[in-house]
This record gives sequence, C-alpha cells and structure tokens, in this order.
Amino acid sequence: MIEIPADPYPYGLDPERCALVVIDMQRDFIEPGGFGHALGNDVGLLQAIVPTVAALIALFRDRGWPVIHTRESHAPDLGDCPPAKLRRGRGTIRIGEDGPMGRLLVRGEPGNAIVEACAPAAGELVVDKPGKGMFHATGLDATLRERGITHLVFAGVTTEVCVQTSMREANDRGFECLLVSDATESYFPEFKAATLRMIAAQGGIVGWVAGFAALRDAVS
Ligand code: C5J
Repeated sequence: MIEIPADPYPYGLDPERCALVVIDMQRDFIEPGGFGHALGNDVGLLQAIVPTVAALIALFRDRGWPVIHTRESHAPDLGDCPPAKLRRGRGTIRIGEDGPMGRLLVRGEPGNAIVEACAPAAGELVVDKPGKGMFHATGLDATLRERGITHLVFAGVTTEVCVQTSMREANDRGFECLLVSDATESYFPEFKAATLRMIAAQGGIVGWVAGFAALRDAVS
C-alpha cells in the first residue's frame, strides 16, 4: 500500500489494484459552444484544470497503472436518453440538437470528444455513459471486477455532478475512492468546495480528497 496524505486521513492506494478514472473531460463541457456553454456556464473555469488532469494521467501511465476515461454521451437516435433528461434545462440548444461542435452530447460528434491534452491512449478503456454516474447502463462494474481493481482515483468534470455521482456509486459498490481536488472542477466554485467537504466529512463517508502534488509525491 502507498500512503497518500489526504482528507480526512491518509488514503492507502494499492498499486496492484488501482485505476485512474477521468470523468467527462469532453469538449462539450470544456469548450465554448458545447453542452455546458449552452446551459449558460462559464467554461473557462473548467479549462483551468486541463494541465493538472493531463499530468495526473501521465503519472498513472508512467507507472503502468490503468487509466479509464468516461464520456457523457448518447446514441445518435437518442434511444438511451430518457425523455426527462431531454426535456431538462432551458439552454439555447438541447441534447441532440446541432451546435458549433455538432449535435450536443451525441457519440461521434466533434464536441463529444475528450480534449486533446487528456485524450485516451491506445488500449485505454473509454466508457460511454448515458447517465451522470459511470455505472448506469455501462457494464463498468463487471469490467472493474474482472480486472481486480479495488482502488479508484477520480478526476474530471463536473465535481458535483458526474464526478460525485460516479464516486458515490463506486463507494456503494465497495471501491476505495480518492478524489484529486485540483484535477476536478465545477462551473460553481461553491458547489465544488461543498462537494469536497461532503465527500471527506463523517470520517470519509464517500471517500478521500487529496491534491495532485500530495499524490504525485507519495507515489514517486
Ligand atoms: C453535467 C457532467 N454536468 N459531466 N455533466 O451535466 O458533470
């Protein structure tokens, strides 16, 4: 076990059984013209973490530890998008409609791609998820168990939506979860701060929180 200084107490990372999960670092959330922008958000906040997420990915790759990427995305016929989700939001354009980077949140469209600095390498698992959480309708639970993974390190966007939902789902499934605080971001700084606190509160009720430097120094 590698001990990483973390909140609320040191996190034990099993180097034989860990994976990095990078949630939804897609152009649709991070670049102007995407889904996040259409909902009225300032995407510049999310762009700021791209170098840290890229460095975290490189850290895992250097050690030969698995990196898993997720994309919030829907089939072109939107058959996997519940009508309730389609109706939600009062943005300028909605899921499935045409924007400057193609149809919003639709698989294969330019906006649905992961930003270049964080792009998946050959052989890395890319999970297309129709929900906010990474386990809903993805088969990821079985994949992680087949690979013997027990420890998940989380990064990506947005902190209180897809990252937190995925981390809570993972926690309920028995995974030991760490969120890297400066490798995740929200359109709402106060929501990010609250999420980091609620994850680590009550003795780590959802998991642990640590900064990238603490993780890097502990594993180097
Ligand atoms: C959102 C996400 N915020 N990836 N998706 O709709 O957090």
